[in-house]
Amino acid sequence: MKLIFAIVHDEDAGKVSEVLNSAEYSVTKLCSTGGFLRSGNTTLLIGVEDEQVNSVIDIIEKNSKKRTESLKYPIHAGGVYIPSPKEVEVGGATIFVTQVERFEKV
Ligand code: 2BA
Repeated sequence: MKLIFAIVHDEDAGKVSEVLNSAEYSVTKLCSTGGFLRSGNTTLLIGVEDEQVNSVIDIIEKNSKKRTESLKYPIHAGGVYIPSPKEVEVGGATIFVTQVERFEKV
């Protein structure tokens, strides 16, 4: 069994989890924050059998978009913070697949 962690944009999270649910995959949604942009994203936890991993990744990929987001780096100058915009590409999704040692529902 595998546990998939998928970090997706907040705007994609609803659609991704809806499509996964309709394909009968169970999903847990966690609110998370990107360390670089310091803005909210969503981490999905999906526990599946090994042979289902590719199908889950396929659904996530098809329902996650790439976006350009703007980061405001605060620059400290003479006691005043001056924002300096910087653009970064975010997503589609960042996915980790890990081995599950034991899975119980008690
Ligand atoms: P953030 O950390 O807010 O990063 C947002 C986007 O900023 C990243 O998009 C990337 O394009 C850029 N970025 C991140 N760190 C950077 C850095 N040190 N220098 C320059 N640009 C940087 P994505 O790569 O698509 O990542 C989207 C979100 O997925 C990340 O949000 C983070 O929450 C998560 N993530 C990505 N890679 C990860 C990793 N290796 N481990 C844990 N979380 C990761």
